[in-house]
Amino acid sequence: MTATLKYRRVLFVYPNYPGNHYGGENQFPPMGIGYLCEVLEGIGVETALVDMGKLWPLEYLFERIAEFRPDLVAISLMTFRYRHHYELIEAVKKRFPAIPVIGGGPHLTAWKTKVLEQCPSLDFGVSLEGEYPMKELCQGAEVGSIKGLIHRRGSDIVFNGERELVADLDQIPFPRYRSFDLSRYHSGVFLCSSRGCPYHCIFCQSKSMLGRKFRARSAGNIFEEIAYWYQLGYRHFNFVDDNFTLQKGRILELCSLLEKAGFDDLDFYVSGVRADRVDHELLVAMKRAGFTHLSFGVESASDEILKVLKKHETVEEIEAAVKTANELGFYVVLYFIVGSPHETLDDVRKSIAFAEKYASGGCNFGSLMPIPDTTLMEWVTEHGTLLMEPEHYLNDLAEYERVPYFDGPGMTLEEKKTALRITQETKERLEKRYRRRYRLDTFRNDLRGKGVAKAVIVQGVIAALEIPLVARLYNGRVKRLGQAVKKRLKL
Ligand code: B12
Ligand code: SF4
Repeated sequence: MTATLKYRRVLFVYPNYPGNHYGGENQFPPMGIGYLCEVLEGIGVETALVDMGKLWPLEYLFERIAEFRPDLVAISLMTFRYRHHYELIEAVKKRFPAIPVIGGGPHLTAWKTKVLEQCPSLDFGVSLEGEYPMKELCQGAEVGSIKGLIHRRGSDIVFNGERELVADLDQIPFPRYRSFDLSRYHSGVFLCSSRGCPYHCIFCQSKSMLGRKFRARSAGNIFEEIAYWYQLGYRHFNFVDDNFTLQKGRILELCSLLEKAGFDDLDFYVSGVRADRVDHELLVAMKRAGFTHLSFGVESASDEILKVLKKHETVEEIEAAVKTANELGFYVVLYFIVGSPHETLDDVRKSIAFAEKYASGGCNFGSLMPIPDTTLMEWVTEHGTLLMEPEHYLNDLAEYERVPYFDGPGMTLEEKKTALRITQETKERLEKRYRRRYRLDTFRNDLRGKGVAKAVIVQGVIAALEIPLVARLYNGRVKRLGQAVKKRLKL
């Protein structure tokens, strides 16, 4: 099988995103690359990863390339910091001119041929899902025939057209990260149980992620992935879907499979829940199955602003869902946006009051940033209200930088700054409240399940990690040791 391959050794690169909301260093392995490796390994391709989010110097990447001798370098790109990614690609090409470089991920999906125009060292690009284009490329298919692929023909840049989205996600193997050094990451697992989002919120680049069409894995298929990690000792899982509960029946079935399996100590976080897609029955089932943290995108506690954002939800619906989730004992994490068109300081105060009442798991207030290919970007461009060039904030600021990106209508600039300040204070206050409760709950549970000694050790470790100096060390070298100890003691 390997003999027929055009590319036998692929080295993946994941860029660094300093200033990201995870404190600068990547805590979880890049899942998109995990999916690609799984498919490629299935046809006999050898894979390797250099995650620059582990703060490796460029020299380390060069050493790994020289050592692994890939015949294709593949890099995953978000639009954030794209100029820095291009510099990285140029540097690789300069050092290893004979190795072709392919890019994929949200940035290629959003800008397609423009990326190859802006970055002459990129030989290929892939729009949308990468599994099948990568597989066909490595198998030596004629480049003009691979749907989803962008390539160079002489001085032209050719896009072969969008490939149909994978309809049956159960056909794609889940990532096992066999060529990754998992000991360098958090001891939890990211899971993606569905792809795509059918909504049209004006600020969101959903069409430039994995498509508008919602496609879901079956409950049995997700369960298999959880069971695989469970038998390896993993207990903490985080679903990163945009719309985890869009199909209620699927999640009820998953909860029932989990309950039947009788797994101990499971702890599930869900990053993307729409309040109008959960009800009491579903939340009860999720609680019993081991879900503990639910994140809701509230955006605003004002109906007028939700309409502006085209969120297609009402404050009443959102409140009903987060109230029930709190009553059932979930840690409820709420995400808000500050600075929407027409938002006033009073609207912001309503969002703060809402957070105070329901954000038992903490909250975040992001300054609304117009990103390319969104209705919001068209709107600010049309109205000429941008306060700085997108080029600047997309490359040199983090997504959660606390500055206004465009002017009015709604608040004056001064009011926007006040809004950003008071929401940040709220976030910090509620984060502390959450930590206190979390620590107490963990202590109580550990006392019940693991006994006094383990409960005290866990609390000692958590408390120590919150001392700033220790936290810094923990983020680096000491972290792996800590995780090994935790695994060994089954803490
Ligand atoms: C999970 C997630 C994270 C996780 C990363 C987890 C991980 N380690 O994998 C965390 C929370 C750390 C994160 C952080 C950030 N994220 Co994020 N994240 C997501 C989320 C919700 C899901 C991504 C995912 O795993 N999808 C499932 C996999 C299967 O899809 P995928 O990664 O897109 O990969 C597929 C294709 O894109 C393609 N592909 C990907 N890479 C490559 C490479 C090659 C060579 C090829 C051929 C194909 C290819 O093939 C893959 C398989 O089909 C998306 C939203 C979304 N729905 O996509 C946002 C999203 C990707 N994040 C985004 C952003 C902006 C960030 C941050 C920069 C925010 C910040 N300022 O802090 C940081 C970056 C920090 C970092 N270290 O990565 C944006 C990117 C927008 C853009 N156009 O650039 C998105 C789209 C959210 C949004 N709507 O704004 N994120
Ligand atoms: S914000 Fe959420 S619901 Fe709205 S389009 Fe984006 S992913 Fe979909």
